Amino acid sequence: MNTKGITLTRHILLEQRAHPSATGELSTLLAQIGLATKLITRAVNRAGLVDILGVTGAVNVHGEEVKRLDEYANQTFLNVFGHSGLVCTLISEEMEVPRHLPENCSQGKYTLFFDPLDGSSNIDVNGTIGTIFSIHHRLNGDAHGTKQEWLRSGSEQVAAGYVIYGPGTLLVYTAGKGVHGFTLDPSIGEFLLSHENIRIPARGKTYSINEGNYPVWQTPTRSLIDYLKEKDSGTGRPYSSRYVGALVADFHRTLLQGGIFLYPGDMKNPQGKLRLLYEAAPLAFVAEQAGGRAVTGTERIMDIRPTELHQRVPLLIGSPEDVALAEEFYTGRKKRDRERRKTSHRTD
Ligand code: AHM
Ligand code: MG
Repeated sequence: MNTKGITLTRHILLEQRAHPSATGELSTLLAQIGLATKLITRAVNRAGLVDILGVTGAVNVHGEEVKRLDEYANQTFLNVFGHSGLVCTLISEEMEVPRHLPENCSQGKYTLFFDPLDGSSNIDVNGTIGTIFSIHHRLNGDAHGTKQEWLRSGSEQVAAGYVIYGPGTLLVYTAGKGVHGFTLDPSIGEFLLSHENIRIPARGKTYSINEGNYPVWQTPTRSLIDYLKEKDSGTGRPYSSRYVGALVADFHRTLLQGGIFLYPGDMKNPQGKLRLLYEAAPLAFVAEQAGGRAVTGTERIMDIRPTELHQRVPLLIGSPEDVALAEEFYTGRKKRDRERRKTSHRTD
């Protein structure tokens, strides 16, 4: 299929034709995300020229300092979705409590979860950053929403995706029918289909983890990474290490080239660093739709029912074979295999 010239909006409309009952609201919502992220792209591209780099002096709900671009990106989503009629509640990494948009709640069917600027520590060094989003249907018509309505498992997502602000801006989304990527053509201001029906390789050649945390890693993580450093990745060489420090960038590489990304729990932070509702769950939806997997080590990410809005979760995500191998360490199977082999050597 010649995909040249298919815009994000047109692609969503074409996908929607397969659902005769669809009202077009989800398409409009995804197009609005496209608009918000175009505005963020403009700010990111000019960040070095205008007074937008640096910190605001405030700290967010997680105790991290808020960068100006974080605040700008968050505010852009609030502006775009205010009076949109689509989204009743916005839940963001940058906001301790959900933001209701009462003007939308009478007809808005959706709740939008988002991380407006992922990988913020890369901002000041012109490194890659991103935005992550997750869309849920509202459960009822309650104008104020309820915690119960927001604490939903990843498998209930209607659509999810991310935008990566790298050398180019790319939007990747799934609405449950495969994963599609669109590159922003800045000359016409449109996202054009560039990666149709993305499939993750069954196995990759890289692992991606912050190795500076080695001293606080638990045994399964240490054993797995030690193992990958020796294991032939299928190329005659062991696995290579790649780490950008921005989840969207590390995930995007893993999605296209295969391998595994990990932010596991450790001795200091048993639940790791990443947040379930607007980081792990949306990327898990994308990964699974592309043929990949996402787990905590012992549990499927999409099955977890959150108990807190900003809850953290260990994340292992990527190629199905690499994730399966990692699981063997976290469930103890791999260790037992090795021990069994040692014992059988001794008795041979
Ligand atoms: P952020 O959303 O506040 O930027 O934090 C999440 C980021 C992820 O993008 C990235 O994978 C991780 O934090 C990197 O953390 P670390 O510096 O501990 O490796
Ligand atoms: Mg983030």
